[in-house]
Amino acid sequence: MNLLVTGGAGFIGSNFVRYMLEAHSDYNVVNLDSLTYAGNLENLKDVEHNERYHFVKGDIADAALVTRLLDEHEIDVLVNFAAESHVDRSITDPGVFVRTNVIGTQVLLDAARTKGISKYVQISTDEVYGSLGETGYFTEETPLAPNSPYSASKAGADLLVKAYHETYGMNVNITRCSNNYGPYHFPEKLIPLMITNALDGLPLPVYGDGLNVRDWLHVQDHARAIDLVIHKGKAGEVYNIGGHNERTNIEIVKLILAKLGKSEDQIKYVTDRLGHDRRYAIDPTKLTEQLGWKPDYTFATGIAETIEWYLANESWWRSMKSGDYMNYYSKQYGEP
Ligand code: NAD
Ligand code: TDX
Repeated sequence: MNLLVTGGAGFIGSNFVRYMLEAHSDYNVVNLDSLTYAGNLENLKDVEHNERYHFVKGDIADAALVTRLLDEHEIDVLVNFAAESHVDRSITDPGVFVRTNVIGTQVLLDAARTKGISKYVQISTDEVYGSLGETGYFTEETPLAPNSPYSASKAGADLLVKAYHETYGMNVNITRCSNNYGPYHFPEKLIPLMITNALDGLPLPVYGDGLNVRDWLHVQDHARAIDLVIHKGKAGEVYNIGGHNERTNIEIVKLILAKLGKSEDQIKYVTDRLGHDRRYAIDPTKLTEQLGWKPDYTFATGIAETIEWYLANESWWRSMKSGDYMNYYSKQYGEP
């Protein structure tokens, strides 16, 4: 099989590319990524010389480029990870989220339709469902009710994917996963930000009362689920992905501090995120029952391994936390 993975230099995409090259010894993977601040070729250093892997720097909204890649590499399946992915950045700069997440997706869909590839998989998020109260779960039937510019742009993309299935009969799937964690997670997101700030003796900025709930899944379990959807997903279907691992943010922060032997005095409650969704929780029954998926990682093992990874890969995250990142950091949190 020949795969086009977009956004493969980011956190989840890079873990997925590595996973697919290992899991399928006869698959070829083309990675199209424009290398925004979040894209980093260091994330795939270990596979760069693999003859079944090919990197192309470019924009998913470049129709001519995408069409040429589908042709040249005889692509069977396109998996779209490319996105602007950080909620806080979408609050200060929504335009680029619409451009990449909505228009970029439409360009990919059009190229895939014109070339008649076998399948298109859209990597979406549980955030398109909005926010839950204290009980209940998101199922695939939960109405879309996004609250942030980020999640609204992802919901817009999902609707386009569905429209291309209904209108043109394209073979598409949409996956909606809960919060991922694991190696190569960009240090603007909660878990890697807290690990690296704790190590540097910086304040750990907790939004609001710290009681917002996220449902965490190891990135490797996400990759396995997408592999199953590629091979077994029914045309036009949505699959939720999550491992029933709900935690409040403050629990996560305290756990990280305890594991690193650091004091809770480093915790700093800061002004809440605008429109901050209170709780996400995925019901993954469809994926487990129809496609036979279940997570391998427990959170205890996954978070311990992830903290070890950040301890062992300090040069990776130090280079990410420099330059432009520090401008972003000061605007978001004040001078460190
Ligand atoms: P990320 O920000 O780490 O990576 C995004 C990648 O896309 C980067 O490599 C970036 O360079 C690339 N990119 C951005 N704009 C592009 C463009 N116009 N053309 C080509 N490449 C472009 O994001 P992530 O956390 O790895 O998320 C990947 C996907 O998974 C996203 O679609 C996101 O919405 C979705 N998702 C993420 C999570 C999570 O917890 N991180 C959970 C569910 C779904
Ligand atoms: O400094 C912080 N302090 C804080 O309290 C940051 C960065 C976050 N938080 C809170 C906000 C959220 O309740 O932690 C929680 C997790 O925040 P993020 O890591 O920014 O993730 P979230 O907003 O939940 O979105 C993530 O999961 C779904 C990804 O970034 C999205 O791309 C994905 O779709």
